[in-house]
Amino acid sequence: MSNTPDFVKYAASIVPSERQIRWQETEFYAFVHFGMNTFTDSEWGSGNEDPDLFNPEELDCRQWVKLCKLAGMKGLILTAKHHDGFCLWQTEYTDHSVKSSSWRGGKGDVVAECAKACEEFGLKFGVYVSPWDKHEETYGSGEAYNTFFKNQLKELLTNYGKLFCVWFDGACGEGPNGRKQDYDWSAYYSLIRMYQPDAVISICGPDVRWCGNEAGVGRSSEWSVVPYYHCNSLAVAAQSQTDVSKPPKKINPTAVDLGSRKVIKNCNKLIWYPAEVDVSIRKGWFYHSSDDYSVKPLSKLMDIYYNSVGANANLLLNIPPMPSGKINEKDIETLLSMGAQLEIDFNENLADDSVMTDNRHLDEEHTGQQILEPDSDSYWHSGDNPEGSELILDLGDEYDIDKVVLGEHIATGQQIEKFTLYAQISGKWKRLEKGTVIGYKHICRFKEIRVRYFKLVIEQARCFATISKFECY
Ligand code: FUL
Repeated sequence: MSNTPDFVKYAASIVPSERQIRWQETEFYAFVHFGMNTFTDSEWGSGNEDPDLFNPEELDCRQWVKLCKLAGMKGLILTAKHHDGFCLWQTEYTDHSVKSSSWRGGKGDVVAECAKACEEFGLKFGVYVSPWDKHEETYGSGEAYNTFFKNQLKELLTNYGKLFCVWFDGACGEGPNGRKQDYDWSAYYSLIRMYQPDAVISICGPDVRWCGNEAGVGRSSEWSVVPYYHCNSLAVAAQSQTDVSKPPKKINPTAVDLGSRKVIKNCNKLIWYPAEVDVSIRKGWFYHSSDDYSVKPLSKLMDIYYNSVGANANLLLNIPPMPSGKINEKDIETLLSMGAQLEIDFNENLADDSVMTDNRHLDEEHTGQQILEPDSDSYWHSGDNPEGSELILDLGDEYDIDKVVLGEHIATGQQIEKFTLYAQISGKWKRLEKGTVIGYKHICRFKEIRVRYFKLVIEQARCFATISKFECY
């Protein structure tokens, strides 16, 4: 410990805010892209669409939310305003909204309906608001647009109950000769902190990091403590989409590693900035009947789940409703099977009544056995000599197991840098996985084995190591 370099001690000292911890626990939630594009069969609108085109005759937000719940999701983020500027709520600040549509005589409010349905079914609710607004004429003027945007934000922050997330997109397709708006990010953030202090501000914001692609690909080592410059909104915008026909496809290979010692060594400012993987269940973000055959199969969705939620990231899965205002049968089928698969995969934690021993612990409140307590604030702590720590789990009997879920107690930071998981087979320790990041959650998957004992060895950690989850399925 005394040999730990200062930059490693510094990284070890970075902890998440309470709101980031609550967000991390949300794990898997829906993105709902619904708006003018749904009715014009496009991905990016022009901003000049006739509001009357918006006419979801059978709008059924309860159907969306019920489905999300059955799919195993814990929240929903709705596109309150996409790049075309059409607002799904009764805003006072533009006519380009549901108010000008003859849908429900101009009295409809999708944000209100969706927020209500989320409340009814116990899902968290969040809003996507595009800073880039193709319709609004003050866009590009600086101050006037910032005032307009803050007014709109305030409506969303104060009229729709509790929000768990405000999602700011970095995309802008104005091109080099287009309008340039200088966003007053800090004023936007202050408003959100003032009215919704528990909401995370994602992507072009300080709380949640975009994983860097829209293909559902997470990093194998997804660090939550990363250099501060990753949360610079201008940098995020620069990596985002600039042309509707060219969605960002892959993680930039130079950014595969964002937080190992090598990367953070020369950084003087680090931040807790955990990753979110956003991906659509279909080809597009908005509904197009031509995409009905591109609904991702269950196997693909499960892979995405394991590579995001199972790899220290959250999963934001987009489900776009049809112009009717309902979700298509094909998406329903896949989402229901995903919910059922998750139930099967995590049916019964076989480590519930087990015994966990360790070869060191900080004190009697932080022994290996504490990991098995259901409360997320009970955890094992190695003390300040983490390397070479071992935890041995005795299930009491042999069981068929193909997954072990591990998690650090992230309220005390991200510490573990290298670990190995073993199972005892015929009296010998067999290596199941050698990894780097554990973070909030890491799911080790392997070919089913019949096993009674597991061993977790911490080979490298920052200042200490903690484990708060060790589950077997
Ligand atoms: C992108 C946008 O341009 C897409 O239309 C979509 O909203 C996606 C989630 O973010 O940057």
